[in-house]
Amino acid sequence: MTYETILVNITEGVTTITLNRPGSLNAFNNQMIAETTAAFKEAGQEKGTRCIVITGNGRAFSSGQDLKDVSLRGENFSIGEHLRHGYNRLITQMISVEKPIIAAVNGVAAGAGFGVALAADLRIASEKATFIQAFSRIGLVPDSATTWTLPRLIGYTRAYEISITGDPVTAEQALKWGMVNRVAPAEQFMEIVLAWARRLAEGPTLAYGLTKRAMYRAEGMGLDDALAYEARVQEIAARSDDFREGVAAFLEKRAAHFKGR
Ligand code: LHQ
Repeated sequence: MTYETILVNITEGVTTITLNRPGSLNAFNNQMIAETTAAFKEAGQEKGTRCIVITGNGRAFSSGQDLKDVSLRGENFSIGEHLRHGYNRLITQMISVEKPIIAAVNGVAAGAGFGVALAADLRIASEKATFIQAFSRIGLVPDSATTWTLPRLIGYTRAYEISITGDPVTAEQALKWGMVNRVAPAEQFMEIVLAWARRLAEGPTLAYGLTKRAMYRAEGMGLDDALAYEARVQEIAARSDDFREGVAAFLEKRAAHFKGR
């Protein structure tokens, strides 16, 4: 599929989706929401893709909803419908892709842009990145799943404070709070991101996908159900070529060559 608001690159098992509206700091208009959702779906189905990176072109990751676009919609514009048909689909698409998604947060991530970063499985921030729950700055409540993702990651107290103040969180603070996995220097940022993504893409990615599924499911389960679900997904992983290869490599004292199946 060809896209106009995003760039998609597939190399060495890694699909990189780059939000590409740098003039507005990669603000999401309807087209970019739809195209990003479609690109995640495609990357999920693409057999050669074993890890997905999402990043932004220029100095920002994403400034969230395109506010110029919203201001042109007039009084009858339903934000609820906009969320249901737009961001909610994008976020659920990201969570249902059974492959690791890395958000490479190259600069500011605000509002729905912050939400997209939080819906990824792993986050690496440039030392120049900031995270802003910008919703309250314009009189809105958090959306794009940030009422769900943010408290899970950093706890309610911090999540609520940054959501009502709209104060920016630096990359350093985000690392201390466990909101990002890593912080990297701006100069070598994409190099470091892609080295990490390639390492993941060479791993037992079927198991990585099942791990994602099981951990999200376990959120809504008690211990007994989580144990039962682990047994189900482990059955699937244990029937894979990767499991056979992993055990053989261990016994033969060599590096494993995983294929993600
Ligand atoms: C923008 C934007 C932007 C358009 C920068 N839109 N042009 C869901 C449902 C429906 C409605 C509402 O929202 C939502 C979810 C949400 O995402 S709500 C949150 C929406 N986002 C924001 O409120 C953030 C707005 N942007 C900012 O506060 C600042 O731009 C940040 C802090 C991100 C960056 O500040 P600076 O580095 O100082 O850059 P800047 O403000 O000078 O922006 C550069 C350009 O980008 C500028 O255009 P211009 O033509 O003057 O150079 C901005 O107008 C444009 N831009 N964000 N969201």
